[in-house]
Amino acid sequence: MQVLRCGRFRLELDRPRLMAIVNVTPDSFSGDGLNRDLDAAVRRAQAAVDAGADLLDIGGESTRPGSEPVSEQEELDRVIPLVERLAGWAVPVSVDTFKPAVMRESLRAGASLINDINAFRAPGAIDAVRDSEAALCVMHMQGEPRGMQSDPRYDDVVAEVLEFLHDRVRALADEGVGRDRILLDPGFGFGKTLEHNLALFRALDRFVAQDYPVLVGVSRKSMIAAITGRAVAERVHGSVAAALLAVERGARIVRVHDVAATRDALKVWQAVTDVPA
Ligand code: HH2
Repeated sequence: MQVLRCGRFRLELDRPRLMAIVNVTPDSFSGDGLNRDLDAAVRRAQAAVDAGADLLDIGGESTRPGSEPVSEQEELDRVIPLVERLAGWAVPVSVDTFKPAVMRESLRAGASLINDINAFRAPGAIDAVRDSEAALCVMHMQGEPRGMQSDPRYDDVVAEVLEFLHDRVRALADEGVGRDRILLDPGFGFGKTLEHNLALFRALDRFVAQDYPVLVGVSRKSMIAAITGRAVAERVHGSVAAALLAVERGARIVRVHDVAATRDALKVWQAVTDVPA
């Protein structure tokens, strides 16, 4: 059984885990960002845990295609007070950031996982996390959020994403990061067309075979829109189906907006596959 070292937690991955998205942003694509309303964010986090979330992922900067960067101070002001409020809870707190200063402060405030869409490539990012106990989510992205969807191209998307993740895992290992802290994420929607996303989805078993737990985030994304034709608020069913398919193909953590709906689907999956509930 895979066990993820995750701050003061040891997350057993014998069954799929739900990571709930709590965005403290004014502009997240999903439309459910909470800006800097700390109490509303704590209520959202509590509701997610009550609905069955196993982890909470706090984001202080939207990375939707075309998003505007936020300053380090602004991101710290959005994220750190919330991490402080949630750090003592019974579930690990993850922070979604690519800024080393936000990583450091998040860890100081009690975060157990750093989720970096930039795969710890920023100067100082590995230094910021190396000596902690935190889990690290290593995600693939082509380009950067502002322009990444303009014309993404690959010769072989699956091979290139796998190779990128290998290189980043090696960079972390070279710095002494233990393999039991690492999660891999193909990065759905980050510099990828629908065809690229589908190719990666179909090849998820090749990511799972790398022997690191795989995290998948497709919740409410444009991939779901392209398939279903639904507006963002109406993508729950498509997102739940995608989460289920990801788990079926071996993903161990799914990052979602709609916790209760996804939890129900996973309960059915677990009952049918006889995985412990
Ligand atoms: N997707 C988003 C943000 N962070 N992290 C990982 N590991 N994997 C993902 O697929 C991923 C991620 C984008 O979704 P969201 O946070 O809902 O939107 P926004 O960036 O607009 O706040």
